[in-house]
Amino acid sequence: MKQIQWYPGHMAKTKRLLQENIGLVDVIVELADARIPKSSVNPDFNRLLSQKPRIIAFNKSDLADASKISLWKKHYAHEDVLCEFIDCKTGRGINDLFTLVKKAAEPVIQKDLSKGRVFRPIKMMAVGIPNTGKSTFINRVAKNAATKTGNKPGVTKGKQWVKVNREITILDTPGILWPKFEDEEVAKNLAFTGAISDDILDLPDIAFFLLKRLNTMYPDAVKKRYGIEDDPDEGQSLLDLIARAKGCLLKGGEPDYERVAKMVLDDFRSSRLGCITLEVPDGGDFL
Ligand SMILES: Nc1nc2c(ncn2[C@@H]2O[C@H](COP(=O)(O)OP(=O)(O)OP(=O)(O)O)[C@@H](O)[C@H]2O)c(=O)[nH]1
Ligand SMILES: [Mg+2]
Repeated sequence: MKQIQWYPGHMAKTKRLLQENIGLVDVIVELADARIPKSSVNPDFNRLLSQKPRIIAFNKSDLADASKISLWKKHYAHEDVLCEFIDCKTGRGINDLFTLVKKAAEPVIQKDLSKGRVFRPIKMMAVGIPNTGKSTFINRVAKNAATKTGNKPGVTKGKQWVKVNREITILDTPGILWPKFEDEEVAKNLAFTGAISDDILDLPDIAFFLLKRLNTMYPDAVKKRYGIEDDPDEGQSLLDLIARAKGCLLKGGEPDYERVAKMVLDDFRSSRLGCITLEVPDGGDFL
């Protein structure tokens, strides 16, 4: 597989934007992805955003596997990581997330009040890797908000303050990855879920690896979806079988790998292959 490297100029700009604004906010909420609860947490934030309390909101739980979410909840509780699993489709978990936000901001707000300052809303910064639903989250919680959202990474280009209510104001920021993926499995996970732009990826390659992973972790999901009973013969892949089963073929009868890859990725990303989480805590990752 081609090595995925992804750190365009606008991400360096976003890094500066986060650094410039951290002094202005009380709490940071990192929006991550419940389908990849390890790979979607930006390791750079430990250093970059260490001055303020940080809470991780694992979004898109509606697309994730509930039994694996339970494992991750236990894991992060054990590690004392402040986090909540949420989804912006139904709003599940969002109230609990705001309870954590208020608790984290309480000491600063109280200190201000004790100095005789007038009451002010908590200022929260939404950060995270691209496409995790930062802007969707803001639109969901703020009635009059209209931040731009989209089904691809890199939609938000600059910062935007949004008032939620008299208690909370949120700063929307563009998605940011880190300069180098140390672990190729992390890069693949980010490609599967759409955090890295499809435009720079070899999609048949990505779909091939996704199917390989799914075949180990969720063996029935793929075969059931595409009506496949047999395993691939030697020299074939599941992608070939799916292309044939779904008629994704070129004129000569060869598989149309681009088309079938797009279909598989799209099916995974919109949970037509089921509710899936691709990582489990400690040791059992990438089974
Ligand atoms: N199923 C599901 N989809 C979601 C959820 N939250 C966001 N989305 C979808 O995810 C896609 C990305 O949402 P955005 O809000 O644009 O993501 P973002 O983090 O602001 O992305 P950038 O600004 O590009 O970094 C959109 O297609 C949303 O509809 C969720 O909880 N569940
Ligand atoms: Mg956005």
